[in-house]
Amino acid sequence: MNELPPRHVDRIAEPWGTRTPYGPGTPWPARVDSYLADGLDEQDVDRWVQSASVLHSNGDALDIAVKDDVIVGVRGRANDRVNRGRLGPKDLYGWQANNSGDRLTAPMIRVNGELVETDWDTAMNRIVARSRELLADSGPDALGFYTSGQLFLEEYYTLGVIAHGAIGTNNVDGNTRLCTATAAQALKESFASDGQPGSYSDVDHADVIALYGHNVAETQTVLWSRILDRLAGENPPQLLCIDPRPTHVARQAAVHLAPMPGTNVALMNGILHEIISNGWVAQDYIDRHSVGFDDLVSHTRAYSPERVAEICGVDADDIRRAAYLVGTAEKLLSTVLQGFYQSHQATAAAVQVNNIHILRGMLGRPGCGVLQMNGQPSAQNTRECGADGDLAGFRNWANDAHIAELAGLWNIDVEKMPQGSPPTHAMKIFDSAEQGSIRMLWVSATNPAVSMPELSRIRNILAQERLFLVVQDIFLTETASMADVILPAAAWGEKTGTFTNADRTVHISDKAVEPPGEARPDLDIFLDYARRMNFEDRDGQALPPWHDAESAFEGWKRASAGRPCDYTGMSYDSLRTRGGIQWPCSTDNPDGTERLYSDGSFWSDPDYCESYGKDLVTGDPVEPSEYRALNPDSRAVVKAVHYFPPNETLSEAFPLALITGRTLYHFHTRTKTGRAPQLQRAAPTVWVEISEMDAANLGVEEGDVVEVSSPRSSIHAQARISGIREGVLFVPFHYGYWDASSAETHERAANELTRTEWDPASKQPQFKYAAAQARRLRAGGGPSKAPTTTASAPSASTVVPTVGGLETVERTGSSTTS
Ligand SMILES: Nc1nc2c(c(=O)[nH]1)N[C@H]1C(S)=C(S)[C@@H](COP(=O)(O)OP(=O)(O)OC[C@H]3O[C@@H](n4cnc5c(=O)[nH]c(N)nc54)[C@H](O)[C@@H]3O)O[C@H]1N2
Ligand SMILES: Nc1nc2c(c(=O)[nH]1)N[C@H]1C(S)=C(S)[C@@H](COP(=O)(O)OP(=O)(O)OC[C@H]3O[C@@H](n4cnc5c(=O)[nH]c(N)nc54)[C@H](O)[C@@H]3O)O[C@H]1N2
Ligand SMILES: [Mo]
Repeated sequence: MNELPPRHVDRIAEPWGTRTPYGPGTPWPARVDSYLADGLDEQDVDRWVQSASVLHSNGDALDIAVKDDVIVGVRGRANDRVNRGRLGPKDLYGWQANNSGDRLTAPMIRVNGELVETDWDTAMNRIVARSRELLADSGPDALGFYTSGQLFLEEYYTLGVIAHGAIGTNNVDGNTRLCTATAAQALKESFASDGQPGSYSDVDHADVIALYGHNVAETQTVLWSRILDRLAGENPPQLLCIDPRPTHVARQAAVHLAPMPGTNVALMNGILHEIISNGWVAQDYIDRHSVGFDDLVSHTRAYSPERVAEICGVDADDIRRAAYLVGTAEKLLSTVLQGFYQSHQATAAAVQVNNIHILRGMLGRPGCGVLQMNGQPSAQNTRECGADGDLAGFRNWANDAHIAELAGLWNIDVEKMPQGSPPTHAMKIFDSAEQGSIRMLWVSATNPAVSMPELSRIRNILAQERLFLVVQDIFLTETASMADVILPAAAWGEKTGTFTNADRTVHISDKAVEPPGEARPDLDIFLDYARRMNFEDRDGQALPPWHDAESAFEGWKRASAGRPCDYTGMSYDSLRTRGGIQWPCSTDNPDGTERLYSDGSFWSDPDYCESYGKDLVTGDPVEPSEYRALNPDSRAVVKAVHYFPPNETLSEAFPLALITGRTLYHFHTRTKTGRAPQLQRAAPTVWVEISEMDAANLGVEEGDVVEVSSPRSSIHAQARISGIREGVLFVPFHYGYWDASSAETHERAANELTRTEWDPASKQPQFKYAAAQARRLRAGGGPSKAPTTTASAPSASTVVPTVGGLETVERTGSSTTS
């Protein structure tokens, strides 16, 4: 790269860095971001090791800097299609958690109620003994596995083979249930298969970008930088934002709708009503490529802008403006995330976004795409590999031939596969543990004691004497502290594997340094369990047969062959030399596939498809024969649904709608970002966002300590008076109780307040709606410590801005090929 002089930038104060404007149809310029600890220079670095970021789903490619066998920093990869060198604040600073002095370094077991360190043999033999006992006494369904969206593909596929193939239990799911179950389900409903139709490069072409319940500015900062660079360039796109908070997306939007939480379906039906009645539809595309349109026409007829305005608490003319934007766009890109996915009609709402694209024929062309977003770095792989209960390779549980194919591939009798029942979703797994039918629960790379809804219930379930709890983590989390056995895992940077981002781009992440103490890669732990359990195939060969990451990847390639998520054209070598590659990628197209469905045909043939879909209201599966009759010719399916209100109604006692979510500087339960000083300082403790009007009514001032209550529990948080919609409270869910230095400890986790309720189709819990009340307790001794740089920006101008220091280096080229 022909470089301009490097700039030092405060990426806490300026999370998106410096603009590199560009116009439609031109390449996004490169900008290489780097941060090295302790004032080190690049020439001090011993080696750079290829990887990508793991603190969101964007898949930003980076190199890990190593000095004296310790990770000392990161630098973006200029030639990767995803980020062109850019990194976000969590990418830049989050790696420091790897070096934290409180990593788990030895297995632990519970002895007389206390956790004590032990060796691997003792810990694993306990797990094996309990597994054998339960299998003999109660059968496979006594075992449950609750995994993550943060491991590597190879690890999930191994776990999937163990659970589905070797043990034969259907009690396997990921925290992806809390996260992207609705993304997967919405794609299965509309296209009969998982797989993002669109691509990040659609940002380079779109004239309208619509974001539905997606705070991309904070949750995929590099993708937002790409959008900001388009906004700063020639012929910028117009944005539509649907979010009850004044996010940075909302502030840049041509149209911002701030609906009452829980009303997305009404709003979408209103927008579709306008699109249809104005004739902004591609009738020819609809006729040739879809089924179900007439049903949508009749369903949406009753949703006039006036009626919808009343339900959602927005302006009818704003609904018309929103519909005009997406209805007349020439190249429409839409993204959807948790503001839609974590609600009571989640799949129903997300499917309406797909419907807009089908109606307008906006699929498979540059600038025309849907991204039913993922959140976690490897959530896509949890789904592909079957570690969320799906059948590996997007095979169909309702299609016996697909199950038989997989049994053949694994060389096991088909009777060994779980029979007759749908996969047990995570909420049901916890339910079964509560009822006592699941007696061993193996939790890997997730922290349910903070991230699941209604925490008092979750704690009670995990603490049961009769439940044997195994926790595999890199830190002693809230969940780990309740375990019977703790297995110390190697973290990102300490193990090799691959993972796939939200636009189907696969990256390799190579091992840069050794894990601390006796910590071991998750893959090795799962394989060790399989060997100790003597899992075998029909010919007495070890199951799974592979022994390391690359051989697991090769095994996965065979399972993916001919399926939508085809990896057969990739290898560890090609991922190292080319950087990110998008699936499907077979030997015929080694460069991968930028957009799906460009020829207007879908993976929805009844014999090929992943799913026959569900009833969006009841969640009942569509019968195979019904599906065959509905969609015999590989078309897209337009699904219509009526709005109904959430079942926890606001009342005099609980008059406010509570929503929960994220801030830019933290990742989930903060096990990593809470240990990165720059990030922790930027958002040190919990707050509650409240509108000026509600604050005035409640006599609350900026920084006052407020008790936030729901019918389940209450927490304490400092008030941040912001531009949030009236009648709505927002609490970030990042703050558990592990850092004893905090005065608030047990009274600050948002999930103390949330509900044990889920979307009927995707089974994703409703983190974005609960009835709540707020009450002033006392003055807080100053403003809330919520960031000023994000959606939590204060209404008052007197709050000191959030800053970091000039630690990050940005290099922007005048010529940008690297
Ligand atoms: N900084 C940061 N980035 C992350 C993560 C993180 O923890 N921190 N986590 C990653 C993961 S796993 C995920 S899943 C993604 C999540 O990424 P996002 O979905 O973008 O993040 P959230 O904050 O959960 O929710 C997005 C928005 O939904 C809005 N919302 C709430 N209720 C409603 C509603 O009823 N209707 C509508 N239309 N909007 C509503 C909220 O105001 C919020 O701004 O982020 C990923 N990236
Ligand atoms: N109220 C509310 N609750 C929510 C949400 C919300 O918006 N609101 N969002 C939901 C969503 S979208 C998500 S994704 C979940 C996230 O919820 P969790 O998955 O519980 O959150 P994390 O803190 O990411 O937990 C990951 C764990 O894995 C560990 N870990 C990291 N790397 C490795 C590794 O390589 N190996 C192993 N074995 N362990 C590792 C970390 O230390 C950490 O303990 O939260 C959900 N909960
Ligand atoms: Mo997530």
